[in-house]
Amino acid sequence: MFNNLADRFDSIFKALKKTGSIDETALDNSMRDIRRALLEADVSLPVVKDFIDQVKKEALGKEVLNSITPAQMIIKIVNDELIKILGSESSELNVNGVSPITFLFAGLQGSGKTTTVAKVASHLKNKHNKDIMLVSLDINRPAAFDQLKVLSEKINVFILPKIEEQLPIDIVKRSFEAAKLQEVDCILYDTAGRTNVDSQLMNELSILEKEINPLETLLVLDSLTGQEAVNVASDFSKTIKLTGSILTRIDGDSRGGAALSMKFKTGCPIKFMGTGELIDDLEIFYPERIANRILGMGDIVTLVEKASETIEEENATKMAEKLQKGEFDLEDLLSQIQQMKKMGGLSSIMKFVPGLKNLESKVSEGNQSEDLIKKQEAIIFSMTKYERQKPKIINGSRKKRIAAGSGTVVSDINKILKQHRKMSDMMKKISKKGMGSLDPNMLSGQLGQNIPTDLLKK
Ligand SMILES: Nc1nc2c(ncn2[C@@H]2O[C@H](COP(=O)(O)OP(=O)(O)OP(=O)(O)O)[C@@H](O)[C@H]2O)c(=O)[nH]1
Ligand SMILES: [Mg+2]
Repeated sequence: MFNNLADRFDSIFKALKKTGSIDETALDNSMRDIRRALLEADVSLPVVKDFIDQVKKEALGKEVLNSITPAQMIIKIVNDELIKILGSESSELNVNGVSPITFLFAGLQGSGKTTTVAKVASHLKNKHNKDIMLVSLDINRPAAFDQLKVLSEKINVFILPKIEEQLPIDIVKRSFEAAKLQEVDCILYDTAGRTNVDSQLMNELSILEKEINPLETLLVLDSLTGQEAVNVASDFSKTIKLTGSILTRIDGDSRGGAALSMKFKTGCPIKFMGTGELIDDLEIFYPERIANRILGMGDIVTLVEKASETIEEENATKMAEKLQKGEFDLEDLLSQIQQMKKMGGLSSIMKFVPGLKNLESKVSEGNQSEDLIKKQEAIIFSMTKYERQKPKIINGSRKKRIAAGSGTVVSDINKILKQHRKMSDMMKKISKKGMGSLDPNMLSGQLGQNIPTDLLKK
């Protein structure tokens, strides 16, 4: 899969590694080659443009780490951006709902719907231990039911029997009754395909969607059709609420254009990919693994990640020193907020403050919500450098300006100023008198975390 693209990246990176130092010309050359490779892989133009812009921006703004060559750094950046356009995190199938949970499969004719229904059924049965019922809503093609029946026997799951001449909407109603009797956990609905997206197909699907109210509506797309698959996804999403797509025939797709453009262009995550005709030829779509398959640079990526961790440690140590000296301004607070976002919590910095070291493992994480962090960042970004260094000068009119600039209200500004004040007081106290001087309630309230009081009394 994606062999052409993988080969292209391989030669681009080989050339890059040969260039001793990477100046702007070398970077531009590689970017030009990457751009061409992506376009040849049938990746959509806006996606390519965004990708190149992001890589360039990252590459120019990046401090070069000790022990890492510029080429390795760029490979890591390309890797990270590739993961981003593939969808960042894997979006696994939602299986949490009141039984029976329902999955509707839609797609064009021959895209692989029926095969995929059986593959997903087998996945749910074996990996999630679910009792399954398959339902064929394809009454256009006489053999459609039989095809699904043969598959159901192969994987040993129940299929709703056929009643001649029954319309799809009535089949759905019957399926609900049957699901109750059979006590199944999941119902998977296979639908009829059309040669192209027409209004009749869309109407039919939209009616079925209302009747079924599916937990997931999955669009099955043939990855070999490249950008056409992406267009089909956009068209479908105008009428029905898609929760994800499944790309079939990845085994034959040497280019990868559909996989690389889907999330960016449609916002619809890829949940699975079909990698062959057999039932087990289904893989969960993990963006990180796909990027690794395309770039084949797993070792370098790990190397750069390790080096970045060291830099983060150095930064954290510097910060800890500042804290202890009682020099702690809003810029430090900002970088601390960012650090927490990156490293996943306050404990990451606490381990570098000698007095707080043993608290680290006792602190429960996760209280700093993503939204709050974004808000705090926006507020500090709206301050001038001088205000960040001398928070005391922030008076009423400055607060109003900062609130307007960050889309918040003055009380939010007050909150963050108070947080900063308390934090720097606390740090001063620790460095002068040690841990015993702290009021446990204040500390845990301040950190927004639960710290056992007995630890502080020592
Ligand atoms: N190589 C490969 N073949 C696949 C994959 N998924 C499906 N196929 C094949 O594609 C052909 C069509 O698959 P179906 O599942 O019948 O497609 P469909 O969308 O249900 O077709 P209609 O019901 O006619 O619209 C079959 O021969 C499958 O074996 C895949 O991931 N890889
Ligand atoms: Mg079918």
